[in-house]
Amino acid sequence: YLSIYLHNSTLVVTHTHTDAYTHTERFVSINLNMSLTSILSAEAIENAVKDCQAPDSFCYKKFFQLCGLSQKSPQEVKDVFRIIDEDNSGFIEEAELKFFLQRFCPGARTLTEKEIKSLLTAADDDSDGRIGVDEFQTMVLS
Ligand SMILES: [Ca+2]
Ligand SMILES: [Ca+2]
Repeated sequence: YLSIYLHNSTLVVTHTHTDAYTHTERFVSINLNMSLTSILSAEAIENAVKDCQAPDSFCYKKFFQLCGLSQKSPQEVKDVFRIIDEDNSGFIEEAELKFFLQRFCPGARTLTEKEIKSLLTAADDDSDGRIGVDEFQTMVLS
């Protein structure tokens, strides 16, 4: 049989098959709450993006403060990380950093090479050239 239910904002689909010999269970969960505006206010995001409209004016500390992310819980920061990690690799890579602002606001500009490098350097504690979820939380919440 199939059971589908909503748990918090996660849609859980479980398929269970049972006969005399086998019992199999397939399980899929989809997080429906994957929009930044469900975590941050659209107005705060707009403000933060506007503030760094000029190329090379992006400052991550100011940005996270203006958009309200630095006041959020570690779990919410993690949810934001998962939105920025578009290919679900578990890391934010340089290619994803380029479109960092656009994840917050589709009309925003791309980050410059200089901004990408300085953002990466600020977050990348283990120097593997990408930002893990722990590194992201530390950067946002410190
Ligand atoms: Ca990624
Ligand atoms: Ca890293």
